[in-house]
Amino acid sequence: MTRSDTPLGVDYLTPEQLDGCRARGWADVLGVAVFSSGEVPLQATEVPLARVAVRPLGDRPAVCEVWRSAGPFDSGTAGLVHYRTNGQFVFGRVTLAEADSDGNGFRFATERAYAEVFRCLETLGFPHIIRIWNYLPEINREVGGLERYRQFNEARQRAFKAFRGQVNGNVPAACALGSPPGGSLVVYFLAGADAGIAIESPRQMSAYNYPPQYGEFSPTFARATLMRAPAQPMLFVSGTASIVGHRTVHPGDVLAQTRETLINIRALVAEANRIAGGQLFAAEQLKYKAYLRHPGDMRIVVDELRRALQPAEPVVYLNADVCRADLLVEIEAVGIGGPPQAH
Ligand code: 3EB
Repeated sequence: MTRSDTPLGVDYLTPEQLDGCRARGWADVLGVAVFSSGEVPLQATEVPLARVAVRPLGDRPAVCEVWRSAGPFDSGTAGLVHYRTNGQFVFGRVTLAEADSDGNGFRFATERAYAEVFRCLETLGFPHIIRIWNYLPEINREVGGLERYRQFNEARQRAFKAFRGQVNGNVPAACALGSPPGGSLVVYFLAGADAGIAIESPRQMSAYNYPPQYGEFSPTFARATLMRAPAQPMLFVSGTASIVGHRTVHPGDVLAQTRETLINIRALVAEANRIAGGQLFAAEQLKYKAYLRHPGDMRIVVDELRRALQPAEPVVYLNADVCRADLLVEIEAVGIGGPPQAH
């Protein structure tokens, strides 16, 4: 197995199943994100663990997103980042409370968190962020005349400029969701020794080109990252919502938003297959996380995903605010492809 064929996978487990991973000495675990609105009692571990105060919907009190790869691993901290790596992939997380001061606290926290991520990757010698997850307390609240998501975008851009000299084109896949008041900014990421390919959508304007009506500073992310390791191509689909071009479509209509989001995801999968030069990915085979602004919309979204997508794996549903106040649903996905098929 060459280094670039080191496998990577993700599973959505219960806390009890996570205890099983612990019992096996975390032998194949790269990193974990735990989604729960309550206190999940978890023992300290060398495995980086991102605790996200976002509530699973349905009957699961906590969802553990477990990233797996092949050991041996090296774990540690670099500045504020807890990381674990096997030489091919790094999982890292940073959790930062914002200084309550003059309304700039959230910008400072964001810029600091990103600076810590970039410095950690410099220290470890991993240049390429594949995917980054952002959970922002009170994402839609306006402070000092500016929505916190827009403050986040400003600070994230500054950090990308300072450390990468670039805020468009080759940027990671991402998502940005809200979390409850009083919590911390939580950022976790996957980085790789090999560069991925940033994929943009044929139906959506690249977010880094959004016009100023969505904020003076555009979001810094790609619609997806394609990893082309021959044995195991992977696709990381960013948080995807009911946006066509740069506009929100179907405000107030969660069913229509869900349909539009699925059309966007299918278009992105087709684009990734086109760029990969084969039918590596199928929308039905991806693993999905769906974020709903209103828990009461769950039934509608579940039924529509069953009807229009029939996903092979169960979808994880989470209750979170989405970055535009008129968006009711956002869906992200990971795909692990098979070897290329001829057209
Ligand atoms: C959008 O397409 C919806 O700011 O990192 C999706 C994915 C969204 C990532 C981010 C925001 C982000 O603009 C919101």
